[in-house]
Amino acid sequence: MPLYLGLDASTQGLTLQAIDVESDIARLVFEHTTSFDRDLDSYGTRHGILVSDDPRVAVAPPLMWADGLDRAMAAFAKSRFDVSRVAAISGSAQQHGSVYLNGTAAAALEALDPARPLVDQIGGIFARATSPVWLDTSTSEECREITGTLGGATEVARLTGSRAFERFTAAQIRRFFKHDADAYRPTARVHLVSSFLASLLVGRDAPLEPGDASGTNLMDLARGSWAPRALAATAPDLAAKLPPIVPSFTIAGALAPYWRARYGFSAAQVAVWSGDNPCSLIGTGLVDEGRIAISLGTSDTLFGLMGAPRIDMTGTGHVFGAPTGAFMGLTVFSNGSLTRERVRDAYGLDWPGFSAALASTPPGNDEALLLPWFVPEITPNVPAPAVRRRRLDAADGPRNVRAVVEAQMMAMANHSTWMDVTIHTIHATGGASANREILQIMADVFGADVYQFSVGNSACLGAALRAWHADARSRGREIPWLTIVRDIAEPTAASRVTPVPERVALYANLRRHYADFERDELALLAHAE
Ligand code: ADP
Ligand code: XUL
Repeated sequence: MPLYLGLDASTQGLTLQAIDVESDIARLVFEHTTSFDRDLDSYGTRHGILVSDDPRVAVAPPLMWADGLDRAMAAFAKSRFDVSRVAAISGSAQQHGSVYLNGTAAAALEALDPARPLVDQIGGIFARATSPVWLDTSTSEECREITGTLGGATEVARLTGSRAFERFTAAQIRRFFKHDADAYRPTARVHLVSSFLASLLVGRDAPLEPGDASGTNLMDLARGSWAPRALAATAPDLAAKLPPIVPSFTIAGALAPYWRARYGFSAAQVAVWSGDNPCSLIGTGLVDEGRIAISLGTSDTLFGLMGAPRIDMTGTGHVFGAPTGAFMGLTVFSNGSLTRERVRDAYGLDWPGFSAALASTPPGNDEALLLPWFVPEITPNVPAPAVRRRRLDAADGPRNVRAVVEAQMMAMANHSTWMDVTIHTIHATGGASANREILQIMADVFGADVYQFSVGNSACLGAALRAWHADARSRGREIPWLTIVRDIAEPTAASRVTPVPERVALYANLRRHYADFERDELALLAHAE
């Protein structure tokens, strides 16, 4: 039976998963993670990032990612598995980060010597020693410039799927060009993290696919190709420096001789890599419209598949390409778990106490409302903390607990209507998805079934499943995505939380009051600026 590998280069580490596929059922059989800080400490990162004097700057050494890749493959080769059974490999990478290669890269990748570690051979291929990553916020000026040239934020979003964001690659490339033109000019290739690592696997330049390319502000979202206007607004000669964009199921090539001779792999097919969010879409089983995932982690995020490239005109949501060839919407809320914790702690509660407070207060909270902006909020854009209460006594613990959770759920429901998807099922993930009282409010506010979905590393799993899909397709077999994700990326029926019809009606009404409250307060905040 064939094995498929998924690799995930996330911010803090590099994970490899292997799945075994028998009779079209995938099973996870191996997982290994290299932590950048702990296992590759010579690179000196903290949480995968190099410490910088300027808090807005976030960069990482691309050589460290390559090292992580080499170690992941070595670890798998040492496992009990026969590595020659690996039929195909794909990957997932943190989105937006960019890797700058010089003119010697192509020859160096082709001539990798299996007798020596990868990193000893590629130190000279970089036109820039460090790579800006998604945590970088140093490019506000470049965002303004690009937005101005392209005719406004709405136009940028209409063209590329997102308005200009600091972390997106266009602004980062522009900043590099402006501050170090002498290094930008001879740059032969600007890769994303995903296509850089795929290039190492195939031993030559690998292409990008629409999922990760839509995190650049440079791709024409509807067409799935580079947008000449956006390239021109960013930096000179950029078209020649970017890899081509190909469909997400494309085989970039066979595993290079380095990996075969060094670790015993066969000439496995390498499918193009994608970004972590598009890969997570597959790894959480969201392969048809109407099902979304809500991750209740440090921040709360909501994402799901969309059949058409609809845009969030308010400028907070993102649209990326989906590995299925459709699209995905993604909206991030910064007041997530830490805000729930803050309210919990303010009233001296633990999680059972927090749940008891939810159970002891009525759904709808007798129309008490809270705007939960304890830290600056991304959605909607609230630049400084601003907690507001209506018909709510700040001293009333249980009601404040209910108010914060209801506010978060109503905000998520209201700020996802732009996706124009009728949501019938929610896969709830992240730390707070353990809390069924929170999930009941989610079910009632969205009027949808909620399932607890425990994902290990959904991006990595999504990459492995994409490798299987691409491999089968290259052999003339188009396996439906619902078959690909069956069982392995499906929630268990027993975890279901169902909505209560009377409450769904109550929240439909309360959501309008919440939207009015939010709009009024945003207007006051804008006025006060
Ligand atoms: P990250 O985004 O860092 O991966 P996690 O998905 O691991 O975060 O979520 C961690 C958060 O889960 C913690 O900050 C905590 O607030 C929250 N959490 C854990 N258990 C519960 C619970 N029973 N109820 C609500 N929140 C919880
Ligand atoms: C998405 C984003 C992050 C990164 C790293 O826009 O910035 O999710 O992909 O995980």
